[in-house]
Amino acid sequence: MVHILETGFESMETSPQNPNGSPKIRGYNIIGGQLKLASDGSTFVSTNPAWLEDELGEFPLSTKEDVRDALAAARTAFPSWAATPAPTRGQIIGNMGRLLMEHKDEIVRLQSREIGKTLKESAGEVQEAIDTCLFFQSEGRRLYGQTVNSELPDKELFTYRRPLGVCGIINACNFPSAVPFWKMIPAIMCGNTCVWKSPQDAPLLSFALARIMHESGIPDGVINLVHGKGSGAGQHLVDAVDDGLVNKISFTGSTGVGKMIGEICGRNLVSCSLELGGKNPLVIMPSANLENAVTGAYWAGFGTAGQRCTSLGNLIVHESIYDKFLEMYMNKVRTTKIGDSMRHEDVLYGSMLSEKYAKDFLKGLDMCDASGAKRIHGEGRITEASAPENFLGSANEGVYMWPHVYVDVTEDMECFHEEIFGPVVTIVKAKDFDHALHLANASPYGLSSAIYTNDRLEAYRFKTGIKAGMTGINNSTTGAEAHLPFGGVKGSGNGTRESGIWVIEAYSYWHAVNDELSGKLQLAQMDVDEIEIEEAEVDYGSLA
Ligand code: UN1
Repeated sequence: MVHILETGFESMETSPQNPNGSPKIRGYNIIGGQLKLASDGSTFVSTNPAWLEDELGEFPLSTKEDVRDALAAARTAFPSWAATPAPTRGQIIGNMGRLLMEHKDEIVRLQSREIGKTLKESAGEVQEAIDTCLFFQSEGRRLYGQTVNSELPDKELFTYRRPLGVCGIINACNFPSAVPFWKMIPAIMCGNTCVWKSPQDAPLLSFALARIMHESGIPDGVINLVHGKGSGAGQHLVDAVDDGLVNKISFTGSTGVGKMIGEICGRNLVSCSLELGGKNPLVIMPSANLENAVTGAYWAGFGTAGQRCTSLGNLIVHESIYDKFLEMYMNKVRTTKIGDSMRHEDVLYGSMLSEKYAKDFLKGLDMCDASGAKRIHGEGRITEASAPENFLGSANEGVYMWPHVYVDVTEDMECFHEEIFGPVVTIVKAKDFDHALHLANASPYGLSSAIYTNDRLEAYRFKTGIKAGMTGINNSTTGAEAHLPFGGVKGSGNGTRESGIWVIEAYSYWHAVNDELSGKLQLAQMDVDEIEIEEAEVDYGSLA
């Protein structure tokens, strides 16, 4: 058995057979600090979606037994980690943040290579992971409970935050460094231990991040990593809830899978955090600064190739500025620079996250077409024969998509209601503010939302009338900061939040303690001194 820290990535290299000379890594699960292959030896390969010949590595396709071993390691590590003073846990988290800063450039490049996100966006995301570490480093020195006054003399009341136990962590590959840190950093700060199922399209990045976590001084078994695909390891982790092996599931992904996890957790009374899909609306009103509105709606729709859960879905434009806005918007969309940011500068977006995301996205376009919406820009997958004017590079090397715009979208269409993960915006015309607000609330989701207006009352009415977890005023739908509560309502989640102090509720429970010092049994409610009202003979009427 080899400990994760006894070996560098260099020694795991199999052959530098990739077109860019990058090594192909032999990746492992990390269970109780040890490097492990799948119990049945099976593996899968991680590929660069921007350059499909570039294979990043081979990873274990974890079996049920592997997942159970990881859960056992997390269970074994739990008591002593929970008993470690919270400020010490915070210090280790601070070390993670400093190590991430030190290796930021390499991590950023690795992330861009594995999921095709631009270097600029990967740098922003890794910064979000660093910010999370720095925030929770000092939270380890707080993790406050309360002292509460008793209704009885010589008795003290206290509240404490207690850890839940073993947490199963499942994240998507679109934010493969920030989101697992959003989950695991507060989880371990509260004293929990974790089994992390890496996203199937970002196993190497996850492996590197888990290594950094171990270098920071975290004890073996506190963070365990298992790789896997589709309904394999992730499903085994969720199924273990039925066997009482998991105390918390934290999941970011589709609404369908989230509901399934919620059902399993619900029947076992196990807490779950669910961050699910969104069909995020952005409203543009006549008083808006149109330049800013165009920039915000463009970034929200096409940044990250539209693959954020906060990406723009329905762009709702007031009819009086519709034509002008659309002209300005399309001028921008038509000049979009697309390509592999590791080889071309200043691209807005790169490849899709993987072939699987590309396939699902094309199905989403079919749904828009079948809905009767009018496609005014975009031709699906970028190929040698069909590429937008500012596509850089060779189309067949990776999985790239055109930016797409649909107009004449109405509330009765399926594409108005369904999330489509990728570079597409569906534009809806609104008659007035009330209609715009109605449209913004009409999808089954409630994650992010935004309005461009310079009318303060309109902004206020939007803020109070929208049903969403997050709202931007004169801003895009994306770009939440690491210390504000992140999450949604309706089909976007179960009300739990990530980030900031609010996430602590998701990874701890309140423990109320009373300490009876009087030397006798005092009964709450019953032995409490009753103070009588002393009524004086005052005629209050005469004072009026
Ligand atoms: C996600 O897409 O799952 O607010 C997370 C944002 C990012 C996080 C997105 N900070 O867009």
